[in-house]
Amino acid sequence: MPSLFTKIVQREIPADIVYEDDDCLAFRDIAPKAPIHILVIPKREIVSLADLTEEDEAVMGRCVVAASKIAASEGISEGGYRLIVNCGDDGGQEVPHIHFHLMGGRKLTWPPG
Ligand code: DGP
Repeated sequence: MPSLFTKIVQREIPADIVYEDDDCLAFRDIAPKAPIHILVIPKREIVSLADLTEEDEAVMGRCVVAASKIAASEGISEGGYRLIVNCGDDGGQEVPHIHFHLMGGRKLTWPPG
């Protein structure tokens, strides 16, 4: 059964896509918690940080670099932003397809709840 985010990759579910390359996709979060709230995902289905192996190093690195480029194109590089990965129940992960939350456009508080 494909994950929700795989269905977005496959265009079975619509999303506001802001970036795509061979390995990564980025789209706006459906319930934004900041003026800019974009999810950056590997197209390949990896469940969570807890499932990463050495094979995933390249694609995860590409996603981070993509997030940096997207932040620049969204105009939040100068002001600053946050890149977050929730992992598992205690980490608040709801969608079992690893994703980076790119959040910015306002002063973010620390620590997260
Ligand atoms: P997390 O709790 O870390 O698993 O974050 C999942 C995020 O995914 C959450 O901020 C809301 C977002 N989300 C859930 N369903 C959809 C969807 O169908 N489309 C989009 N664009 N975002 C979604």
